Amino acid sequence: MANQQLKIIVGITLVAYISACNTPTSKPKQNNQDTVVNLIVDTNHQVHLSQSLSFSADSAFAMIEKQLSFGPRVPNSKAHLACGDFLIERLKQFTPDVIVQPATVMAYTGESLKIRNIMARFNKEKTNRIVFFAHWDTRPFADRDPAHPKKPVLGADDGASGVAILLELARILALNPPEIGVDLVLFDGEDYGDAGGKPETYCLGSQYWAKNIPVPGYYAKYGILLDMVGARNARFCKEGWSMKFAPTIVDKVWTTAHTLGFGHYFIMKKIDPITDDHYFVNTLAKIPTIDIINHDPDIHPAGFGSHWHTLNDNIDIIDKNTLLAVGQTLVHIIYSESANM
Ligand code: 1BN
Ligand code: ZN
Repeated sequence: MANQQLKIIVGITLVAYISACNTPTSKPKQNNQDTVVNLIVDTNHQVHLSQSLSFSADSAFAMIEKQLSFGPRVPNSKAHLACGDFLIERLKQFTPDVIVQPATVMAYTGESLKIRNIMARFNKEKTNRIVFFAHWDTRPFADRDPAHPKKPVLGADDGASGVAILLELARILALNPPEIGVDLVLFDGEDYGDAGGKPETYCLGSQYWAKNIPVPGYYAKYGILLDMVGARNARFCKEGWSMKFAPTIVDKVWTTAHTLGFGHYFIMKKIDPITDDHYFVNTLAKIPTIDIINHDPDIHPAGFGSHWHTLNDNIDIIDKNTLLAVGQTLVHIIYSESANM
């Protein structure tokens, strides 16, 4: 699709979408339908009707609830095994190209962890591709919770929210094949790290994946990591490693979010680096990758929300408006990428 035509479609889609909601505000509301009928004006000024690609925050929310229903997804636990099986089956509903990468990695505690990274591929033959990441495991101890420091974290936000948004993208991608190739990667073993130790004790699944990408000659133009993307009043700032390795992608995502009316989540402010999964994708796999992560040191003393690594990271912290802001921004990113390199 020509770029000019796409811009017109995106612009009119947004106008039609906001008018349909009858709330002329910068926070578009969404009903339970996941498609919206739009007017499209093509380059010959002809008007067509079409269904737009609309991210369902309800569907993403349901996918968070489903993950939580297994309990904390701590590596080597029954809940972890069962949730991993569920995620694989769910992705197989949307693409035949699901790759499961099992590994045994060593935690800083000396424990051997059985983990699985899960990769779902759409348009696997396309050379122009982008890749999205999230982690599906949860932290074995709520070490920032003074009342329950030894209990495991449920991880509604820290883990499940990013996965849920990618599962919703999978549903949309299956219904509306994009021009480009898209990969979704669910990392395991992200949150078994040593809070007082080295950052490499975290992100064990992404480190393994980046050193052993399970697709020969794998290439992606860029990557986007989602981590803690579901909390009420989330604030996504321009994180340091993202700005070092992929500043143009940060700019593209933040500008898109502002255009769609989500500027109150995507803050135009640079923050210090956070050594999350994207650090290892950048340095080991050499895929320029950004992190969309709820972190603002001017608002919270620890940077992350007060629910971070506590028992308060449960369903009550999740807000569908935040899921919509991130999900709809990513839908626009995917469908405005042209197949041409
Ligand atoms: C992000 C969410 N991370 C863990 N849960 C990675 C991280 C670990 C970020 C330690 C900062 C410090
Ligand atoms: Zn965490």
